[in-house]
Amino acid sequence: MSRQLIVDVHTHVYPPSYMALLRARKTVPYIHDPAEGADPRLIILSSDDDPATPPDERGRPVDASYSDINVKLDFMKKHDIDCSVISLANPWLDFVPKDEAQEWAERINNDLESTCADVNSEKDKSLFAFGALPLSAPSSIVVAEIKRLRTLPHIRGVIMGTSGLGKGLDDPDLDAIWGALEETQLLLFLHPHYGLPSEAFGGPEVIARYGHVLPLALGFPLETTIAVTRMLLSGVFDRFERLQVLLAHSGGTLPFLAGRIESCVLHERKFVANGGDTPGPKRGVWDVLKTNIFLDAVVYGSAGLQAAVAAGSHDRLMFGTDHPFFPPLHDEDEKWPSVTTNYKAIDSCFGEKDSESIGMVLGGNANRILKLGFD
Ligand code: 5CU
Repeated sequence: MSRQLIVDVHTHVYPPSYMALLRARKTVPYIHDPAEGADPRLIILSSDDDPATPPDERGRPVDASYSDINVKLDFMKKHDIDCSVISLANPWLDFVPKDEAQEWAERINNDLESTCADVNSEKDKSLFAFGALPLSAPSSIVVAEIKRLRTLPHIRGVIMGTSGLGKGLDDPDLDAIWGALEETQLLLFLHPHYGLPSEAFGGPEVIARYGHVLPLALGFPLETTIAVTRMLLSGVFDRFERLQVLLAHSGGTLPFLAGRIESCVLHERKFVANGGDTPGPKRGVWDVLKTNIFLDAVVYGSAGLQAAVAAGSHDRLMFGTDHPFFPPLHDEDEKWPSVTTNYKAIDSCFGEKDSESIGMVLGGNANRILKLGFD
């Protein structure tokens, strides 16, 4: 029997052009190069930029795994991954000045496209990409980039954070962008970056006490949940019924909270806005989960995956690794526990008898949904 196809839909890069962009900056996000040739440091969150911490120790090291595609290819080989759909890592182009955003988006997206073309000329269908959007530019420029991305042979969607044009994802000014995504049928990969305000966790001292655990384990998933719930509440899925969205980290907490969201909406059919009487969304969250939303399987446990399958469906769930985040802590040569945990969670969610569902989550769904072209 031939081995199952494995496709990684959640795997990030910082192309060399993006590293140069970050290196030229002195405010978050930026890259600091320590003396003595140590790995560069990426200062990505404002909480990383504590003046009390020496610059050489701020943020996190960014080794070659972030920008050298050969390191990603080695990682794929080590974990039996046949194909990766790479995306720019956070915070994408959110911080780029308005008048530079278009140029940077084109440069980075062209880099992603040519990296995929080069790699695939050696081994066909190994690499595809989600493009980045120039979201600080006017929406007409974002729309033009979406239409251009549609013409690039290896681009299968776009990655976006939760701030949209700066006012969140229920901003009516985003309608032109939702419309362009719907028209081109490019998948929107919605990914967190900003987390929750530090007060939600007890303040900066509490966050510092536990490192990145609270912002990453809880802030990220709740950020995603809030963002997609705002889309739902503002009727984005009523107006753009064919919009296709892939939610990072198995939808944050959306599968678990969907019933509660639905119940609260039903009890609040009309929202009092600006002293007026705004109707709630026409479509329910369960319907949206089964028609507009796809989830990755990056949740590190079968309980989370079971919620994702129950809320969506086994044919809307796709394997991911989150590479190069969460590398092994001790032995660089071992398989990454962050990846093997996700493989095990998929196996135990479906059980060994359901190899068909396992195969779909590992690669079959991504092949179908992203039209990757595997037989
Ligand atoms: O968990 C994750 O996805 C990430 C990510 O994408 N970026 C990051 O800075 N930390 C964790």
